[in-house]
Amino acid sequence: MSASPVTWPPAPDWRAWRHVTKLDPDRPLGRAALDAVYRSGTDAIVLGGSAGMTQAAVLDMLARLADSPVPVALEVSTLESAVPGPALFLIPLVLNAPDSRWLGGAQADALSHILPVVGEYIPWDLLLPEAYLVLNPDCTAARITGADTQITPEGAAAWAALAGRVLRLPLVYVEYSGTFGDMALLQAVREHAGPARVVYGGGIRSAREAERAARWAHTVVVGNLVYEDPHLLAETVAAVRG
Ligand code: 1GP
Repeated sequence: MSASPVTWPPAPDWRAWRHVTKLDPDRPLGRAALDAVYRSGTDAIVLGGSAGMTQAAVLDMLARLADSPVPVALEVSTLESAVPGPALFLIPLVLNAPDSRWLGGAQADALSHILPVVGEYIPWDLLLPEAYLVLNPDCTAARITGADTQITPEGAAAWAALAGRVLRLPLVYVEYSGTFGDMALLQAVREHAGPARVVYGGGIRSAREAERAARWAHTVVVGNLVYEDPHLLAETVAAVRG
C-alpha cells in the first residue's frame, strides 16, 4: 500500500488528560456556556452523543470550536459524522452488549464503506478505540445496544482485564451517562485494566463527585453539567487535579 497523500498533525497527548468535557452536537449550547468550558481548565473537548450525530450537527459544532484552547476529539458513533477536523477520533466499542455488532460489526461495516472511497486518507494514527462498559440502564446507549447494565464489580473487572490486558485496548470507559455510578465497580475496573487508561463518565455535577471518580479513573468526563450549570464545570476540573 502506498503512503497516504495527506500528512495529519500528530495526535494530542490523550494519556495526560485528567478532565474531559463532553459536548453533544445535538444539544443547543450558548456562547456563555462555551466560554465557561474554555475557561474551566478542562484538558480536552470530546464531541459525542448516542443520538443526533448527523454530519451537519458535527460540522457545525467543529466550526464553533475552531477557537478552542484545548484539543477537540470526536467520538465516531455514526458513519456520516466521520469528518475531517478533529484532533483525535475515538472509536467506541461496547463490551457488555449482547450483540457483537457493537463490538466490531458496526465499525467493520463502516470501514467497508469508507475504505474503497477514501481509504488512503484515513488518519489511522489518530484513531483510538474505547472499550465501553455501559452501565446506566436508562441512558440512550444502553437502550440502543441492549447492554447488560446489571454486571457486578467482579464482572466489570473481568471485562476490564479482557479489554486492557488481553485485547490491549488503550482505553476502558466506565459509562454511567446521566447518573453517578458505583465507585466500587470503577475501582475494580481500575485494578484489573492493566495498561489501559480508565475513563469514568456519568452524573458528575460537583467537585465532590469529580473527586470521588478521579480517585480511580485516570480521566473524568463531564457532560450534562455543561448544559445545566456550566459555571460549576471549573470546580470539577479543580477537584480532579486535587
Ligand atoms: C456521557 O460519560 C459522559 O457520555 C458524561 O456523563 O452527561 O452524566 O456527565 P454525564
